[in-house]
Amino acid sequence: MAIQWFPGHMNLTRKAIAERIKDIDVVIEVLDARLPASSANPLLAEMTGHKPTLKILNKQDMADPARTQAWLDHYNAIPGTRALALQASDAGAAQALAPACHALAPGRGGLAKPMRVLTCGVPNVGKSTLINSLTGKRHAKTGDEAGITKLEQRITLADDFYLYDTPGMLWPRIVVTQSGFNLAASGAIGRNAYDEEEVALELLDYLRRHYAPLLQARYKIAGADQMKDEEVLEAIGRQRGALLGKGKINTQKAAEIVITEFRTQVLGRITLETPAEYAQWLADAQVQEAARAEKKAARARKGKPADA
Ligand SMILES: Nc1nc2c(ncn2[C@@H]2O[C@H](COP(=O)(O)OP(=O)(O)OP(=O)(O)O)[C@@H](O)[C@H]2O)c(=O)[nH]1
Ligand SMILES: [Mg+2]
Repeated sequence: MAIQWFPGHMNLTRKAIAERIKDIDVVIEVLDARLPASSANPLLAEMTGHKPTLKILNKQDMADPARTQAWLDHYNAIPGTRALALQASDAGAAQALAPACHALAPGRGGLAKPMRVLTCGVPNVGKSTLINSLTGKRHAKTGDEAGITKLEQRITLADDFYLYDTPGMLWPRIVVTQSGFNLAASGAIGRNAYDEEEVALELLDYLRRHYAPLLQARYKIAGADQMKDEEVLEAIGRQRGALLGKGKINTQKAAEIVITEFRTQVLGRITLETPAEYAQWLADAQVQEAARAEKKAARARKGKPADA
């Protein structure tokens, strides 16, 4: 399943960021600590890469602490990259961001040269929550759904410190398949743009391989390690009374239960990727992309249309 979701407002956001970036001193790239690399938008990296950037691994309260540390070590080992993990609703932690911005752009500050910070990231990652914590006010609208912020908004932190909140943005084609699944599981992709059963099956597959004790603690399915993912989903549906009648299981409902319990942390603190795993997914995707490009070029050489 390829998950593609790039509604009109994201295209507008792309244009707005491209226009705004020349007047920006520091970019705060908000990532989801449960899927740091999958929630990093390559389109944003292209547009903002030349500016000092602070990576925030947000929702650290929901992520696996050991893996968050591994991701911080990974990012902080890259020259010129600075990463911090936090929980956006924690006002104390958010206060650390203003000094971090000043450290990245030491020449800025004072009325003649105000600090201008752009906050960006995929939908639902916590950009607006972070801005509200920083300012101590509910300036920006937040909500547990992708696509709450629809228009860029300028917020004044101090007379010489502005923040821009931007709408969540994805990219037109997510080439790393696993990233699509992880983004969907996290809530970054609109509800109607993916198949919940497929996302739940991928999630269960990953959890069974890396977080089996958490799954067992929650669903207590006997013999789960001998079952296929589909059978585990059915067992969860049966156990939770997700039935369609005549003994048939409502696997759609079971899928919703699994996704919701992951998102609301009922399953525990979970991170869906490690730096090494992501590097492998990316390498595999690049091989597939190269094969795809080669196939397209071969068709073009034969004079056939691209979609023939
Ligand atoms: N547990 C937890 N929840 C968070 C955190 N940060 C944000 N949230 C929740 O995540 C949801 C999305 O937060 P928003 O701040 O609206 O996210 P956004 O990135 O502005 O989203 P869009 O404007 O839709 O792109 C809300 O329900 C927040 O309460 C965090 O650090 N931990
Ligand atoms: Mg927002």
